[in-house]
Amino acid sequence: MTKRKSPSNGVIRYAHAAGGWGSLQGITRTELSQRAGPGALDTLRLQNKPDGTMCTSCAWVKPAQPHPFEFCENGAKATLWDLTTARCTPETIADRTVSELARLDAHDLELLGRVTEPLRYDSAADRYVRTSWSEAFDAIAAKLRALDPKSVTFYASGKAGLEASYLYAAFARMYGHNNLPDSSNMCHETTSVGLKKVTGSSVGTCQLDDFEHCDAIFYLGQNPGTNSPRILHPLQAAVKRGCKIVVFNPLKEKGLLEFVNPQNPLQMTVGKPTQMSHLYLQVRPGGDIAALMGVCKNVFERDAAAKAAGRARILDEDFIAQHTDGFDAFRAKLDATGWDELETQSGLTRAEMEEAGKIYATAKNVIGIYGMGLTQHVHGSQAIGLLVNLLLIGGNIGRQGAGCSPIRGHSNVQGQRTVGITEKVKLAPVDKYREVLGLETPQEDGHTTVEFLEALLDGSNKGYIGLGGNLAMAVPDHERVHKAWREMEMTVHIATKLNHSHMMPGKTSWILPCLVRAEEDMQVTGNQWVSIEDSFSHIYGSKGRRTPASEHLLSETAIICELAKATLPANPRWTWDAWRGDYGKIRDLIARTYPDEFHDMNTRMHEPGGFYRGNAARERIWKTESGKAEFTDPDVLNACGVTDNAGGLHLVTLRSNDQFNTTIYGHSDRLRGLEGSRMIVLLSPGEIHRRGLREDQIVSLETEIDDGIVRRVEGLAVKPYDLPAATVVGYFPELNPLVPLEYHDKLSKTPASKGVPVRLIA
Ligand SMILES: Nc1nc2c(c(=O)[nH]1)N[C@H]1C(S)=C(S)[C@@H](COP(=O)(O)OP(=O)(O)OC[C@H]3O[C@@H](n4cnc5c(=O)[nH]c(N)nc54)[C@H](O)[C@@H]3O)O[C@H]1N2
Ligand SMILES: Nc1nc2c(c(=O)[nH]1)N[C@H]1C(S)=C(S)[C@@H](COP(=O)(O)OP(=O)(O)OC[C@H]3O[C@@H](n4cnc5c(=O)[nH]c(N)nc54)[C@H](O)[C@@H]3O)O[C@H]1N2
Ligand SMILES: [Mo]
Repeated sequence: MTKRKSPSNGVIRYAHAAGGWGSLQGITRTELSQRAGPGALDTLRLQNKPDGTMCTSCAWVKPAQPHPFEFCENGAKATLWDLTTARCTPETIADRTVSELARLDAHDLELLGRVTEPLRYDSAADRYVRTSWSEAFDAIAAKLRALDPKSVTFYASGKAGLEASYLYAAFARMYGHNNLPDSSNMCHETTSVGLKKVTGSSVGTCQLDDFEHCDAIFYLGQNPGTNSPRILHPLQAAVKRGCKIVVFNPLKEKGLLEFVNPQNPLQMTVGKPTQMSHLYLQVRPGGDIAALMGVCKNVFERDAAAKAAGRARILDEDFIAQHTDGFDAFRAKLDATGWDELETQSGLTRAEMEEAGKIYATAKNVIGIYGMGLTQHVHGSQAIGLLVNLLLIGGNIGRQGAGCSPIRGHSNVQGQRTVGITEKVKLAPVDKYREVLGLETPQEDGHTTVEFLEALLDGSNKGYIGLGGNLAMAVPDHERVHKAWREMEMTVHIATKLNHSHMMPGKTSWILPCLVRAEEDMQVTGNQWVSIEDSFSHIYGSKGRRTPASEHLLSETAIICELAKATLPANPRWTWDAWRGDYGKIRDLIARTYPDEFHDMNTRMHEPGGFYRGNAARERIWKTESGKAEFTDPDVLNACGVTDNAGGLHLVTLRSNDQFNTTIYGHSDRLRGLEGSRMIVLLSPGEIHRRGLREDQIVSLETEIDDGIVRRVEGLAVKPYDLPAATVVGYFPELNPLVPLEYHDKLSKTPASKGVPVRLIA
């Protein structure tokens, strides 16, 4: 891998574009290290295509007309990682205690391979030992019946398909709780609540063809080169048409700088990379609220000048009058806020914000895109609100080539919410449950992730079932949480490989190994389809064809059916065996529960490009409190919860190019030119100099929240990186111990994994 030192500032950089040959090398390395089984390449050939398996990595669209290979480097890694030939049998871990396994790092733990049989925790021996499915189901069911349902939490990490997810949510309510946090509660819950508040829609309003008609894209806080690489194709096509991309991000992310299309043989051999962004604005952490206000302020100034000169207006006054609420308050706030304040709070210069304003003003159609850089902040909801403000002033929601497009994380995380995995009673299909299943939904709202952790800490949460995921590692405040985690009466994990959450067993604990999406899911009526929903609200069928990693594995759907059957009283309408035998019957339930969106699901999910379940805001129907799209009048100018800490630094935790959340494929953050270690902290050369530090010096970070709790991570090597002042960057989940549980988005309780106030100790 080529790294070079840029002579100007000593910052290590990756000399190549995103995509290109580097991405293919990345794929081969994983394949070799994981020894993927026979047929893995066949799965890749059909990946994300009609009749194939839908990728388990990100939630980007599966186009109706796919490329010859419709997968990216990281999608291929995810598939090959799932289809490894390594096996973690009961014998593999027979002579290792859980305490010993817990000392392996995340990478080595998963390298043990696919779990092949159900495992029971033997607390006397501190080991996981072989068990049978019937013993596991009976014992878990007995424990669930003994516990108060309100003291049990059912978590879901966004991979399981719509069928398993629908039944999981229904099972929770039949059993007696709404404690259904999802990985979304650490991710895009800010969108589910914040975007819904202002547009009435909890999901994005764009469709793929909008990218063929937009003139500008405002791209905030999302790293496409690593986390959703296939989006680079429509972005590249848009840029080649003349569309201008304006990026707001503290880091210069490679995928937003330049891109070589690995699908294009000419560009791969002789072509020049495409320059992706027209303007790259390195905001300070949380700086987006002020930055977007600055852009709006400039657009207003340009509009006033246009009006005075009798030229075409920039503001869409008709749209504002007809479709929005709160414009005057926002305008008054802008008038009352000076450029000095906006510069300080955004970390940008007035000239930079004005340049972005010019691009907005000259574009007919504008799309806003965002990711975790907006959602994972204490005032993340307001940052989303400001992006929507910018779109609204030009009427840029609800017409072709325009809209708001959050980029979702897990491949089916949006879908899990759609089919009932939600802790909020008002979002559950209460009447339809009664009609279709004869089910009375419990009245009390359940736990978000943060509320689950609070209940753990106060001892009131006693049971946990995880449908995938690695929750104990994905959450904030590791030290406090991990102590409490082991006090639970029962922990159950439906999982594919071992992870550190499994190494924190409760008093009784079980690991229930399941199929991955690429594997054949054989039930009495044959190999089953599952379905998923992407970031654009399209629903697709997905079929696995690989031989399962072990003959003992069950599908997620089968595990849920068996657990529910063992736990709940018999009910003639709860036909677990029939549902398990034919997932088409579960889809019929989904269609009856959500008839407007999911009618004829069994046939429509096979349409190329999936079926679209629609979006009211896209039609300019605003399901908000006021019945209109709502302008946000921000009460802060920076999205960080604390801005004036003495240590003066704000920490951003993020993903490398060699991980999927807590699954660590390797130690190469290729696109950032960082290799070999994850225990690093990035600082600007100026900041390193100011603090008298040197490259590779080992330092600690300590959180600066005044709550009497010491949160510290030691052993971090300093690396120079092109960053705004006062910004430190490191990896998730290694730095999660620094994020306080109480530091979360005000509206949605999404943990604020970005913008944590810290001090650096040399
Ligand atoms: N290969 C791979 N793909 C993935 C994942 C993975 O781990 N690996 N994870 C999946 C999941 S669950 C999710 S949610 C998505 C996550 O995808 P992203 O949303 O890209 O998440 P992060 O890696 O956290 O990167 C956040 C980006 O926001 C920037 N940022 C940080 N703070 C701020 C800020 O205050 N303002 C602005 N404007 N920018 C900021 C960071 O520099 C970074 O570029 O990816 C999904 N896809
Ligand atoms: N500091 C910090 N913390 C963060 C974030 C951040 O940016 N910074 N990001 C947050 C975000 S956006 C998210 S989404 C969460 C992610 O949190 P989670 O979704 O809980 O975590 P993952 O790492 O995706 O879960 C990986 C585990 O899932 C299991 N698994 C893998 N594939 C399958 C499958 O097909 N079926 C089943 N049943 N199990 C499977 C494996 O055992 C694997 O070890 O983390 C959050 N935490
Ligand atoms: Mo996520």
